[in-house]
Amino acid sequence: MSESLTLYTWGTPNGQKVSIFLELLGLKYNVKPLDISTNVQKEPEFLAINPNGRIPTLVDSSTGITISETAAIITYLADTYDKERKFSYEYGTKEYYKQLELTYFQMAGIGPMQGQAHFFIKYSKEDLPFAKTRYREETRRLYGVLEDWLKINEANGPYLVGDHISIPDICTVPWSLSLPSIGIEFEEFPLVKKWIKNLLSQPEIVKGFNVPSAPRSWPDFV
Ligand SMILES: N[C@@H](CCC(=O)N[C@@H](CS)C(=O)NCC(=O)O)C(=O)O
Repeated sequence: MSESLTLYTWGTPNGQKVSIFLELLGLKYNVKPLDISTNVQKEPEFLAINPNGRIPTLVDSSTGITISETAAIITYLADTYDKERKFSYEYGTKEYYKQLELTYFQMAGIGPMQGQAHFFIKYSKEDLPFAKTRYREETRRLYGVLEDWLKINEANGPYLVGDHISIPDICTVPWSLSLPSIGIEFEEFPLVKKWIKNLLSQPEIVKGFNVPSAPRSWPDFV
């Protein structure tokens, strides 16, 4: 426990975003696994560092910063530990604002909509066909938009912004892997498929996915 960074996490898309970024940055960090199926994230000890009671949360004892919300955590890590901007873009540049736009697109669009699709299709005790269709189709629409963004940047890609991996790629790829579990096939989005394959060819990204434990399976095209 000598590292200054501690990540409270679980093997879900939001948790994986942060461990992927930490691995890309080559940082050492302690992992505190919180099995969210046991509701440990609602216990007072965790609520004291994140009143929202959701993973992930990062504590950096070297700066005294405790931070939650994945886009905020990753932006903090980029500003603090990616000074060369290998995995992010410099403040004020055209790429910086595109990075911001597509990060918001994930955080306010794909994340919440796909999260609801997962809930109504896989976990809800009540069978609500309208909710299942609404959130699955909105998720499908959003991945159509993601496909458009990859097309727009195709000459530089396969990345969402510019000519290298950056924050929106990292925020979006963990969510994309579970599309088939809600009835959306990768074949509908050829550029998304190519983008996933390219990102998963990077060992650091695979390592980040395996925190705190290995994911169930990879798509067969990876
Ligand atoms: N907007 C938050 C979402 C975090 C979130 O929803 N985390 C989920 C796991 S992916 C969670 O902790 N769920 C447990 C719960 O809701 O109690 C972020 O980006 O960090």
